Amino acid sequence: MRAIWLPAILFAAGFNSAHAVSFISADTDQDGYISQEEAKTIDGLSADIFAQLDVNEDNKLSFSEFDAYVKKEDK
Ligand SMILES: [Ca+2]
Ligand SMILES: [Ca+2]
Repeated sequence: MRAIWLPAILFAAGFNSAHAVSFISADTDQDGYISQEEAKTIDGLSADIFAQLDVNEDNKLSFSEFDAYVKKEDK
């Protein structure tokens, strides 16, 4: 059911829906985080960038960490 409730939460929080979709599609195990392994499926998200994005250093990207990256890329 996570594939359903996670987007609902993200939309409710006002996140960009296109960003949410790419985050969710990369999160193949649907734990709500992008692991380093999952990040390899995202174009341009190298290990270096991953390390920079992982501000709380738990070796996974939350949606807010990922969203900050996408917004930077948009500029
Ligand atoms: Ca995951
Ligand atoms: Ca993190």
